[in-house]
Amino acid sequence: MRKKSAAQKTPPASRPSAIGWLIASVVGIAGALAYARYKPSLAAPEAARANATNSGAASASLFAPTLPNKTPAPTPAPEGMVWVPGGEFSMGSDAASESLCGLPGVTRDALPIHRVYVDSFWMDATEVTNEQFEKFVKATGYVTVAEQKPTPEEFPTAPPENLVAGSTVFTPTPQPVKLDNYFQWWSYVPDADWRHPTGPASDLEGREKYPVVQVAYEDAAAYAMWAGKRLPTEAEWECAARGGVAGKLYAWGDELKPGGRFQANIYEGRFPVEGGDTGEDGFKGIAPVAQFPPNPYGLYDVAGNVWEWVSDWYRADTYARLKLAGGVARNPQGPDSSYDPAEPNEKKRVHRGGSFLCTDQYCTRYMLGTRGKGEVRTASDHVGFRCVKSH
Ligand SMILES: [Ca+2]
Repeated sequence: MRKKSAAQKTPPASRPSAIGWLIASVVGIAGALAYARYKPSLAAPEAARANATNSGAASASLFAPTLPNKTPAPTPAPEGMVWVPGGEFSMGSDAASESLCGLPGVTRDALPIHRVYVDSFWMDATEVTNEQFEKFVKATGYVTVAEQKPTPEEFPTAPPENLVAGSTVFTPTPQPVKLDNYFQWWSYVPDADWRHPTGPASDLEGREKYPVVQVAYEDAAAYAMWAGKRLPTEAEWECAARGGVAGKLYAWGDELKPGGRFQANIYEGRFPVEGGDTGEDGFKGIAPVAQFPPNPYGLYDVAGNVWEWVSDWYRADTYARLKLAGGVARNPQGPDSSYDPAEPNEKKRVHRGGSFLCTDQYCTRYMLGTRGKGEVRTASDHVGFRCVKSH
């Protein structure tokens, strides 16, 4: 069973507000989803990158070649894991212009491009699946955050009737809406949890190979520890996702649809309207793992499907600090604490990879090098994780 620490019961500074438990929870999602204001001028990612380049903000030349470590993989590989040689690479995204995902300043968190070195490691080829997570729960009796009834200690201003276990679920809107308020398409759903990803009427029947979702950061970390693994650092995650190739826009190259074929499960169609997801990439909503070709290291779904928790605290200025420090950042572990200017009182860890809800209309953070973030106790139906292992 998970041991609740005193710290976990201490409410974040922003939570004992008059808006109550439900709203407080959803506010936490703001960061979890890394979404913000919509700008009508939002362009396709290629155009965004061109704009960033034209404005002098960045250029592809800032990416120096990747220098993978030469050490061969020890054998045999742990089951389900692939070798990531690590090495030195350029980290960040020059596509993170102001036109992506809104808030001025905040979306430049993937700049500047800076040089990083990471040791080699093993990484799960896919996101952790429901059947894998079930083994962990059966073996340990672990109870996830979403399954726990919120306590008055954690949410002292919430009406008692609102203190019900549950989690946040993407809820398409009946009609098209302005993309300026995510409250319109995210709901707190009682009894939504990893076994019931979109609420009590949903289950995992036939979804054994889907990535587990509705897991908060501590749930992911607990699984990793049980499995004898750990969550990747943000630098390890990006090194792995880039697959040894420098400065590409996507995990598969610079073209969104090479040969007219989608390479990841994202969202096509009118967002976030009921029935708006056309599933042109083959999937409406979440998909089983490994439905698209892997990257050069053999990693599946490093773009799209579900966001992935990594171990670093989120700060918008992490990269600026590393760049200022100069040289090559060696095995960076992230900052000592969290700070998101958009929600300064929320404690957030980094999310990577984007999800099945990423769309060119709104948020294109399935692109390599871009960053997401999530309040650590907030789960949702488009955030999961994968693990790594040192050797
Ligand atoms: Ca899709």
